[in-house]
Amino acid sequence: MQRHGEEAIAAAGSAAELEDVRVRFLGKKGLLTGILRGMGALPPEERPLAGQWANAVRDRLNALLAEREAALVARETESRLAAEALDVTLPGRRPPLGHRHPLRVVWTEVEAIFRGMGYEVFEGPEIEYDYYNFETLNIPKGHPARDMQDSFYVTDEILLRTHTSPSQIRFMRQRAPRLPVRMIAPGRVYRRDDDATHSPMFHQVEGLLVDAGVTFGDLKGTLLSFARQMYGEGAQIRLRPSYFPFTEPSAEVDVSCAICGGSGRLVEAELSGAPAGGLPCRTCKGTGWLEVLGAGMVHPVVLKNGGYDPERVTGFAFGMGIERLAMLKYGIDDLRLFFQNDLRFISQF
Ligand code: 2U9
Repeated sequence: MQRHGEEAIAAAGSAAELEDVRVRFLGKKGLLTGILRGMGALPPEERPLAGQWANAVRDRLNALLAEREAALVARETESRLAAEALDVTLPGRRPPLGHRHPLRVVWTEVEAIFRGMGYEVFEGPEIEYDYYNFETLNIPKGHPARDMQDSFYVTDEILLRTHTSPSQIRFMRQRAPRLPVRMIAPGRVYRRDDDATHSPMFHQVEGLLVDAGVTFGDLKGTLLSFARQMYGEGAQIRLRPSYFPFTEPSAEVDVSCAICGGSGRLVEAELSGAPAGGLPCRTCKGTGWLEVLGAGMVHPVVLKNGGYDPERVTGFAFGMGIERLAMLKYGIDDLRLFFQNDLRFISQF
């Protein structure tokens, strides 16, 4: 009996198994209890000896149970501590941190420069009436830009705006006849184009200033100031004659290349054995100039459509593509990369 109990206690592998052993031997219906109950059947002279024996067995088993329980608890605590161990000296795991998209970085930069020159920022709708997108901007019926092949039409009268200029007409109509109008319209625009330098959706910032006595000289000064804030104090601009239906006269505006300093040559290439005089700059293709802006004096018809009297006020306007600014800033040669959301590309900026 005692030997069976001792063996069962030694074999118990957990607190639960040990409790089973205690119940089996010492519980109310246990073996030892059964023996004690059966003692009434013994002759009276044998009972004290049997009682002593039963008590000794009970005490012995209780002692062993307590000892085994302490050992099991210690073992279980130890293995739990080992499993739950924390190395507080390990460096923390840094959560991956996102950042702004390169196009948003450039967008915000352009906005900040013009806010600094007193311009308001206005964003109109991306789904626009043909009337605001073309008609008011002096783009007549039959103009190639109005061709179904060049624009995304929703109905005959409604399309995805092809430039942010309709927002500027909307702004003028809200503001007229108050002066000055000094605003930029950044946002998404849509054209049926898709290759390495054209995306069906791209971003523009267009600017507009209307007041009494505004001149082409004001336009040049404003764009030179913008170019120097954007590309550095050494930046120069040059204007080439151009044509837009909504400005007259109109110009393409080039900014001196910030990569080669306007020289068209990359002279540091000489250090690695390149020909004397360096290699042609890839960014400006050796010309020293980057085409980044279109601009001009607001056409009298457009001023009138905006609610202003072209006999009393004049204005200038300009436009630029944000993708193009970002490509030149970061030296990117394929604009589709901006829209593929490949983290290997997008996390570099
Ligand atoms: C109003 C009147 C005139 C906005 C202008 C340009 C010249 C221009 C292009 C640059 C590259 C668009 O992103 S691009 O393809 N824009 O060259 N935009 S003048 O003229 C306006 C706008 C609004 C009421």
